[in-house]
Amino acid sequence: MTIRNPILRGFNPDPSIVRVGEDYYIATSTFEWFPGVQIHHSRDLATWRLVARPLSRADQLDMRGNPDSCGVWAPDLSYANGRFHLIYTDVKRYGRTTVTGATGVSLRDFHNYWVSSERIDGDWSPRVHLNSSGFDPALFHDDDGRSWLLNMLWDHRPGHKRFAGIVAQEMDLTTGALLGERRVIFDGTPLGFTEGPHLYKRDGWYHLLVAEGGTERNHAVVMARSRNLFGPYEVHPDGPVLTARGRPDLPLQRAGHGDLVDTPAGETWLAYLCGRPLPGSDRCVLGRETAIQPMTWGDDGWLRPALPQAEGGDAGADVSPEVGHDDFAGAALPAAFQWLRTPCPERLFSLTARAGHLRLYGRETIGSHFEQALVARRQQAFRYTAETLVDVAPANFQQAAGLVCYYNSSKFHFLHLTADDAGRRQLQVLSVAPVDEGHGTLSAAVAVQDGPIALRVDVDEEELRFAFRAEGDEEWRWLPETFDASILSDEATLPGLPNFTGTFVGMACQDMSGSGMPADFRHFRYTERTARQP
Ligand code: 6LW
Repeated sequence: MTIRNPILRGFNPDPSIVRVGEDYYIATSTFEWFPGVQIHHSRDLATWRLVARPLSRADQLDMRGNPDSCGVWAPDLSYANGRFHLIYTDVKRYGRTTVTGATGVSLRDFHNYWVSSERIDGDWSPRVHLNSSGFDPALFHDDDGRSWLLNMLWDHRPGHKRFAGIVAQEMDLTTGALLGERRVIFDGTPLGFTEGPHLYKRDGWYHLLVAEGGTERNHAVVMARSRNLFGPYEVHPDGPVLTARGRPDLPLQRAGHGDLVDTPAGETWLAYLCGRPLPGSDRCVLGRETAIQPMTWGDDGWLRPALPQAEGGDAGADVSPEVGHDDFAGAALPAAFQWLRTPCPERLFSLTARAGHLRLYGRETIGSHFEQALVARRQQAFRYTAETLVDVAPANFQQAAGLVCYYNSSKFHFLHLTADDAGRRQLQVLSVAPVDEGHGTLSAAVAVQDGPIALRVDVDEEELRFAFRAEGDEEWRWLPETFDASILSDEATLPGLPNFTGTFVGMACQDMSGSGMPADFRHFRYTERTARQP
């Protein structure tokens, strides 16, 4: 079976794939976005549906205070003893690698946790802390019934290799207790940045899959094998199993961080992360995504891609533009939407306070690392239109609500209703770009009448334009400015900071006066396009 387009639409990065019978599941990273982890389901590896966001309670995840692009990194999903097992990292501190570099101290905080559930869409257990020695934890269930926790080892010491190899330690799969000593089983190759370990047993060999080269353009999937779980591991004779390093012509860049799954028919497939830069740019506004492709085992016992990567499907083209039209009629947030960091969303929004509306309560400022009322969904195409209808009555300049294109606290464009010093309502755009160190600009104010206002954004690759109209009006009134959509990308950043989430579009409300101003949103329409609007 070949997949016309290896890109799995709407997926986040760092895929962990598992098959249970005829069912495939992929878990991916969600970083500071809540609920944590997203799990998709398929029965054919081609069509997928979001079926669970498992970390939804405070006894599983609380990311208030987490820096941007920290939070949930690289979950690992496995199945053993009749239960699904999910382990994940909650990254609490990242720091700026340019400050530390190879000679400085690089202090980071990673906590690895375990939850489990009988059903993929069941009620996952409270978390159990496993260790904090590094990120990208993964479980390996050996055929002798023992289970092993792998993760990359972080070495903070000046002059030491920060990515200090892959460690393994036995884990009791009923209590989560770690048994015996942790042992470094693989030091990595000269590509460095050894992370994302997954281990498989096949024909008496332990096959270790890791990500190396760092998640930018040198990223790679690397394999090694050993007759002994603890090594020594012999690295694949061809070098990286899959990579786009040195191949800027490939539609899928940054290929790395993969996981393998076998089909009932004995085929082997690799799910891996990748990035699709904007045409003519090096900027990935869609962040890192997940792709999948068939692999083949050679007579020499080594795994290789079954398709040359350049022919991995027309990866650059969006197979089917998505149209998401959500009214807020139900008591649950539509599945595509998330909020930031907090396990207490009732402080940020309500779907019952006003029938048929999503009510946001103005809390901290947009970009706060604690409680910001921002509900949004991933941008999944280079061209899209999003619109909402908001009913809000700001009393002063400290209150604002509207439509936002958001990457993180240092890069967003926020079209919002606020009030001038005389309390008259007006529309403005607050734009913050990473080069401004987060200070940003405020566009000229446009006076608007009272009552519900429709807000709209059209994004066409690097161009972003806002419009508005009063409820019932036909004509959109376009603001004169064209904003830069390409700053909402992994690559537009101050040096040394993590940029892992991709771009979101949604609704936000802030109230610096502290009165929790309500803003009622009647619907949110996200329509992808393959061409510019006429
Ligand atoms: C993830 C690591 C990586 O934990 O990026 O590209 C980190 N690889 O394996 C966050 O996605």
